[in-house]
Amino acid sequence: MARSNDEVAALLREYADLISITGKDAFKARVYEKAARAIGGYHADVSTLDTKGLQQIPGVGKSIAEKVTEYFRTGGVAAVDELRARIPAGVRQLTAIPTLGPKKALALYEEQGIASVDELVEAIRAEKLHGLKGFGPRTQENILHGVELLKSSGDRVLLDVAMDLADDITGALSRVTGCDRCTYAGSLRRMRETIGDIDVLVAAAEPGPLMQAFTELPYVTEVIAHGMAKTSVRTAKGLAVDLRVVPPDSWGAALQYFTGSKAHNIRTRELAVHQGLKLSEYGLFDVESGEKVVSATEEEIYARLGLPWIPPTLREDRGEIEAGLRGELPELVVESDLRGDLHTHTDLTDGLASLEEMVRAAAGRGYAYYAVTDHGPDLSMQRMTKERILAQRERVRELDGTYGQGRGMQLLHGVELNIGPDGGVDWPGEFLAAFDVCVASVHSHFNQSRQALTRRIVRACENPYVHVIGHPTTRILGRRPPVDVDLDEIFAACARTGTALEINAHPARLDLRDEDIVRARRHGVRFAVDSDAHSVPDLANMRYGIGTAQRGWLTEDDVINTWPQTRLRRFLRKGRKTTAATG
Ligand code: DGT
Ligand code: CA
Ligand code: CA
Ligand code: ZN
Repeated sequence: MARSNDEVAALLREYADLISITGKDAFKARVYEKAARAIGGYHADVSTLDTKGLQQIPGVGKSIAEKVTEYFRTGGVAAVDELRARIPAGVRQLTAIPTLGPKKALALYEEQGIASVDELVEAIRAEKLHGLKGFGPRTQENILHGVELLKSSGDRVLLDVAMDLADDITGALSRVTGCDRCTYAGSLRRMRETIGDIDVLVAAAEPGPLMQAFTELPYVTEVIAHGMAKTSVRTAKGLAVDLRVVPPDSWGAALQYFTGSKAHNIRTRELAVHQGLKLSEYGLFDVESGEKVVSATEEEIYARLGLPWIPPTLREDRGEIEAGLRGELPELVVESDLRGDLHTHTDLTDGLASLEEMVRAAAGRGYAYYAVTDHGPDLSMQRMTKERILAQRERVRELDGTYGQGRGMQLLHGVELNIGPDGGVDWPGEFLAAFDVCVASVHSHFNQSRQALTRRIVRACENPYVHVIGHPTTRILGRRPPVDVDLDEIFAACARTGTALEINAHPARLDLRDEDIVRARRHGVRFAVDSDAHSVPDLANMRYGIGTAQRGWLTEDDVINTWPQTRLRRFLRKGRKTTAATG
């Protein structure tokens, strides 16, 4: 269904980028960006709408609607093709170099025919830019440095890498005398799946000592900019960190501003303007009198704009403003709602810790139940057999209830099955029936046709003994793309068969991802937020899974491992007729 929405969104986004490279009309670029987001998140398939219907989508005017219908009629959009022809892909790549804006990139192309990062480096080395206006020796040096950074830092880092560093930095700065408050903002606070740079915010009357302490942190390798309002550094891992110090009285305004996203902030600023107010990182001001209205807390700022406080994980301009204005923001699932983990491993297969170690650590997290789900035999390097997993079951039954408070943590004995190329799994139904929980995942044959892959996962859902589809798209961030499947067909199959989709909390997976969660939920799918822990520290990855679930707008009710055990057990029966069949 929403495939065509994604296609159109990508096309409009590309058009916005192209417009901004020509440097002509920044406003127009922003209009297209906004329309791209609105169409990407729209509930109906845009290929079925006429220009009138399309204009019902927020941010889509007549001209954009006509481009969309043109796209479905002819397979292309003339205006986009025209800009594409003028600006090669390599030039778009140039704009990714820090310090090189769209204007300069275009000048390099038009005046020197330079159309890639490598050609640019080559031209500078061969002194071909000599005398070119706007490209003095200093600028050329900056460009070379920028290219180096671009190549070395490989763009964005995983959520846990940034989170660990941010926890460390905020911990250190909180101990500096004069630090009133300290936290991280930006994409990290919004729990995006990857992080460009870390934005740390401090409230203090005197910025000097904090800026000083910041630049002296042991892992800082380069100070990029040093000032009293903002200091930027680069750390050993290549990750950049911005520190901003604001007066305690501006805390709320600054936190709201630097949390972003940029798209969300554009909307909040618009709301302010409509009420004769101006919103900035310093506060919310009355335009006429210039007087400050509020600035101390985020709650006050949102309230004055007519909104409830919006959780950072929703601040992407994906409908949260509209929902807030209507008073219909979801009550998001939080980490303390979790009662258990339904996908974990031990050293019986590829885990690092023993069953006892994992169970003890899980009990320490306060869980009411905990599932052990080692790999089935079809993942052949794991050497699993029926005998070995039955022996594990006995040890699980012995340990059941020995750890944890009160009545003790209940253990579920499970397995992670492999979804084979034709959708079959490792063991037959009569053997699977005796497991408390079965996760089934794709671990091989990633390159089958879209149709075959879709059919394969749908068949796994139709298996009455499969409760959860593990890491549904199999992506690994920065290493392996998601499998090409018809997600809507899979979502429909999950809803129909009562199969949950996993939100795998491992920071390199975060699979299902946020936008697909939103879509799956519309189909009526339930979710399991699982650590897929292969070691004791992995159990704590749940925070990233919950962040992703929140970004997918999920509530406690949507997530089966927040449910009390009786309700969960009912779900795990999956429409099977009691235990008669299990013998
Ligand atoms: P990242 O670092 O790429 O993962 O993403 P963010 O969202 O952390 O972006 P960043 O670090 O450039 O800026 C942090 C926040 O500060 C951003 O979410 C919104 C706000 N901000 C920064 N620059 C601008 C700007 O030029 N305009 C607006 N409206 N907001 C900005
Ligand atoms: Ca950032
Ligand atoms: Ca930043
Ligand atoms: Zn696993």
